[in-house]
Amino acid sequence: MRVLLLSFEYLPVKVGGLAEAVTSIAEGLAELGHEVIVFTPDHGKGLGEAVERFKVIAFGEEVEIKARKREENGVTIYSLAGGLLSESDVYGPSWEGLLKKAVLFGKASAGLMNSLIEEFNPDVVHAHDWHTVFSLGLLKKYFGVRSVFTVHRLNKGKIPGHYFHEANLGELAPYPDIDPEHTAAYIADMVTTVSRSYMLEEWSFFGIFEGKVTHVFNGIDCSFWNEELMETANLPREERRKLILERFGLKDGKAFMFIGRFDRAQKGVDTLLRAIEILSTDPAFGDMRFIIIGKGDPELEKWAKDVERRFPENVRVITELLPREMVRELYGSVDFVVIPSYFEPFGLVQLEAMCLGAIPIGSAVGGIKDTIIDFRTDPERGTGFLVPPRDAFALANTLVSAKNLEEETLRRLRENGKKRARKDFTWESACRRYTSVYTGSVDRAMSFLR
Ligand code: NHF
Repeated sequence: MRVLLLSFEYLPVKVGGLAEAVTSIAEGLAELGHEVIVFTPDHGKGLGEAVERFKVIAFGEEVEIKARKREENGVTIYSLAGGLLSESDVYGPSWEGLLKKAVLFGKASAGLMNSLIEEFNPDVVHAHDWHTVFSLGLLKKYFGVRSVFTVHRLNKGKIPGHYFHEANLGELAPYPDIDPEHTAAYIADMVTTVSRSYMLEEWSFFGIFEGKVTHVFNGIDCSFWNEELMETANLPREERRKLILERFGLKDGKAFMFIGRFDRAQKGVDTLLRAIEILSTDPAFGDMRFIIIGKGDPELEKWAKDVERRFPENVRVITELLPREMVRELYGSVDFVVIPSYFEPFGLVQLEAMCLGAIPIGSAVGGIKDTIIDFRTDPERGTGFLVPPRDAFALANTLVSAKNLEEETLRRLRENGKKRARKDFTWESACRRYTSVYTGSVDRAMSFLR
């Protein structure tokens, strides 16, 4: 099939998990033999060779659009430059700037398709997240292509309807304020999201589109997240742990790690800090070590640093971005990785950890719930632990139970996790399922089916 992907992020442009996901989908589809083209804003990167130039009228001005083309791993990427599309802040500048950028991306996508249509007439347009709504709308309006809209994370925002009028899509904006995710899902032939549990948790949104909704799990590429590539690959795991803890000035003990944004809305570092405070009076705390990596909300950084100051023998907080190779050393050396998110459409950390034999302890939400098999409910197949979100006491209890597991059980959990990450969550199976979504031969979510 000929597939056109639309996305605001495509590697090397990366803000969050979207870039990895869309790039892996594009390359995976190409590997299955599909012809894959990507349209993405240039974001000031200037990647590839300028192949097309044309002008569009947007917000009362003529903007000169330059389309740059490059080939990477079997995928053809067109990055669209000019006006706000060359702005380096991917989701900016400012909210209004982002909306204007999204409209300009829509018009530029339609203009580019107009030049390419004779040589590349897509069978399907696959749009990712709401920023591509104008692009999806215009491609559908002018070229009538079958379309798929994938939600990587709901934003639940509203935008003034006049942006749709400015995009020449006034017919999609009968109200003053429009939810662009709703509009994209409404016009698409199929709507997908990245895990089954996230779809069910957000059924108040996805249920509106029942009949054309399904999930496609993301994958994980364990080729980088691989123990054999570690500096300490030849050492037994306990030795690696000793070394890594020493590097952070800690004595040996059971090692737990958190990595992620410090925010109050999603990643749950506040619940972990609270759980550590609860644990600090428990005798088990003596041989527990916590490595907490991330940055963001200054108040949470302050709280984390305060916890480190109060428990210097147990806690280290790193508020700088670590190189991926260093993160790999950590995953391959610690015993457990804690993912206390409040929601997670799919989530990568638990699977990166599993690739490297760190046992995940995660909230029972979204993709975390779908990827971790709880040891307490399935001791044979278990890969980690699931805990209710926002419950610091439950988390503290689980951290202690995990710490007390016998070596033999830990070994089985690690092996199960490695197998599950490598076999059950490959990008190849994700791309096979997307192919079925494109042709319509895929199971749908049905609210009456149990
Ligand atoms: O993994 C890619 C990513 C997800 O859970 C993640 C998220 C954004 O929040 O699909 O998108």
